[in-house]
Formats: sequence, C-alpha cells, structure tokens
Amino acid sequence: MARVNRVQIDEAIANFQYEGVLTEEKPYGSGHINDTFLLTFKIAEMGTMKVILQRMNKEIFTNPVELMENIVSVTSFLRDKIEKSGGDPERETLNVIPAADGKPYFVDYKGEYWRSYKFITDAACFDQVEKPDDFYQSALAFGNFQRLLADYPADTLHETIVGFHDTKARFQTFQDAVKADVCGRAKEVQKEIDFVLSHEDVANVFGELQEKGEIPLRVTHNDTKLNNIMIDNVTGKGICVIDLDTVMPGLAMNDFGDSIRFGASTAAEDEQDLSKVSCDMDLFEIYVKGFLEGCGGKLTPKEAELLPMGAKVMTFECGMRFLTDYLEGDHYFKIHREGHNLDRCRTQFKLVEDMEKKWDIMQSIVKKYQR
Ligand code: ADP
Ligand code: GN1
Ligand code: MG
Repeated sequence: MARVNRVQIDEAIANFQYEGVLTEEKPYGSGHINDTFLLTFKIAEMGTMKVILQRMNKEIFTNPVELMENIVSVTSFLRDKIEKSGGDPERETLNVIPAADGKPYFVDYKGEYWRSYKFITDAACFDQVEKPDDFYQSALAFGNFQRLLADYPADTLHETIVGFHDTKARFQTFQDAVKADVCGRAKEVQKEIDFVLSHEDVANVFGELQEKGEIPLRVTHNDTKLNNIMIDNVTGKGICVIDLDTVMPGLAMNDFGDSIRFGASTAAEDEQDLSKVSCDMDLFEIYVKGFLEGCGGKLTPKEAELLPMGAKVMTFECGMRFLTDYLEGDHYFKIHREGHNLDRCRTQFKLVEDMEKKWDIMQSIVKKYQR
C-alpha cells in the first residue's frame, strides 16, 4: 500500500467522534499489516484521552466493511460475557469508536478505510518474551478467548481472508511464485525453496485430518502472536486480545502454534544471526500449560495431541509466506530493510528444524498437561 499521506490522516482524525483537542499524534506499534497511529487528546480540565487510529490494509482485507461487521459483532459478544462475569469491558476487549456518521469505519478521499479504538491504558504489548510469566499470561488469554467464543455463531462470521491458514493452498501459491519469479530472486534462495519443497507433508497434514472429520473447526483468532495481546502493567495479567481482523472459523492447533512460533523463539522474528534462533522448551511448556488451562479442557484429545504439529505447521506456513512475499517483491508484509522478508523466512525455517529435533520432548510436554 502507498504510504498514508498528511491529507488522509487529517481527514480521518476530523471524521471520528473524538472529544477535546489533539495534542499528539505518532505512528505506533510493530504490526506488519495495518498503519497504526496513537492520538492523544486533552479534554478540558479532565485530563487526556488516548485512541488508536488505523488505516486498514485494503489490499489484504479486500472487504473492510464486512471485516468491521465481524469486529463489532465479536466485541459486543465479548463485552456481554465480560460484563456478566464482573470484568471490565473497557479494558478486556477492544472498543470501537464510531465515525462521525455512526459507522464503525471512515472512508477517506482515496477510498481507503480507517477505524479507531479506545486505547487500552496501563498495559503493554511485547515483541519478545521478557518475563516467562508474560508468555504464560498470553497463553491463558488466548485459550480463554477461544473458550469465550466457543458458542459464538460461527456461520455469521465473514471470511476476511479466504484460506488464511489453508497451508496446502499456500504451498501452491508459493510454487506459483517460484515459477513466476517476477523479481528474479529465486536463484539466490534455492536452499530455502528446497526446504519448502521437502516439507510438503507439513503443508497437507491438517487439511487431510479435516477432510477425514478428525479435527473440528472452531472460532479462532488466527494471528496469536505475542504483540497481539495486552499485558496489564500492574497485575501482569493478559488483559485483552487485540488485532481481531482474522477472527474466523479455524483450528485450535493453529492458534496455539502461531503463538509458539513467535513467542517461544529465543530470538526476534527477523534476527539475522541464525545461531541465536531456537525453540525454547521451557517457554513451550509454559505456553502449553497456560493454553490448555485457558481453553478450560475444551480441546478434544486429538487436538491436544496435535499441538506440537500446530507449532510446526504455523512456523512452516509463516516462513513460506515470508519467502513467497520476498519472491513476489515484498507487497504483503511491511519491510523496513532490503531482504527483511528473507531474514524472517530464515528464522522460521531454523525454528522448524529445531522443532523437528525436539519433537519427542514437545510431545511429552503436551502429554504431561493433557486432561
Ligand atoms: P497489525 O494488524 O498491523 O498488527 P494491530 O491491530 O495489531 O495491527 O495494532 C498494531 C499495534 O498497535 C499492536 O501491536 C499494539 O501495540 C497497538 N494497539 C492496537 N490496538 C490497541 C489498543 N486498543 N490499545 C492499545 N494498543 C493498541
Ligand atoms: C501479520 O498483523 P500482524 O503483524 O499481527 C500476519 C500474520 C503473520 C504475522 C507474522 C493478517 O500479523 O498472519 O503470522 O504478520 N497477519 C496477516 O509476524 O496476514
Ligand atoms: Mg498485530
């Protein structure tokens, strides 16, 4: 997407139901998809109010109206449950701020879509695990999120990205990208291409089990990385699950797995020194414990048994997506340097290899907590 320009952002700010005087505006967070800004308003003598303003990525989310319909509906469903259990819905779920015309989004003069959320104060998002307990709390919160949405009417949800975790289809897209080689980059990355090709079985495993009816579709988050959860600064609890763009029917193992690929890694997702990258078994264990607790015993024995496979599938898929994007000229994930997507792809494949070495340990850890 072209960068956000000044006129667009001013137009967006003027068209949401904000109160007070804008005193600060800055780009915010480290998401790879949307353009996020933090705005601060001064409200009379009452103090300040912060909000998140986002330009949604229209190239990726091709139907932002349906996407916002999902978010409004899921957040009101959660709000209701949070209220009933005596929680604080202002902090424990996203709160959409309406546009001036009452819609949950604003369309700017370029036809691009914006939305706004109340900023969750006194909480933080992490790009890497700093304290193991934060990872445990994120596991509890993502497991709990799945449990809270277990009775959400799944057939009313729009599929915001078709085939988002259809790993088999993504394998095909990858092969097409290698064949087309639009940037002439394939020759530099033969080793990584061969890695993908030698793992076709990993791309197929969940599709085959679904066809056989051995694993259920649930309402899942589908993008469960650590920086999509807010940890309360005071209590240290995983207070709110954010980035709800991909809440759709999906697989419990994939929600588990995406958290592992990002949070149980000993290095950043884009680390260039691969000797620093491995899958930490202590963090893996902490997450297994928290996730199973959060799901409240709702996973079937088959799903629990497949959790290590979820970690491998999601890590492999993500590496393959980064490599596809590198081959196609970096149009999907935001990059901040040359070869950024290739660096990201390499960490993911290093993690897959490491998981293969630690496979027996991963399985015995899951057995220990399975109930
Ligand atoms: P992306 O899809 O680009 O990852 P996110 O919705 O995850 O976009 O937002 C990017 C970042 O902005 C998050 O990682 C988080 O740091 C911050 N953020 C988003 N929503 C909120 C919120 N309501 N309160 C506080 N911070 C938020
Ligand atoms: C993207 O939106 P963000 O930055 O939380 C991506 C995920 C990837 C992740 C890799 C909608 O997540 O699928 O796993 O980057 N989100 C989308 O870090 O494609
Ligand atoms: Mg995000």
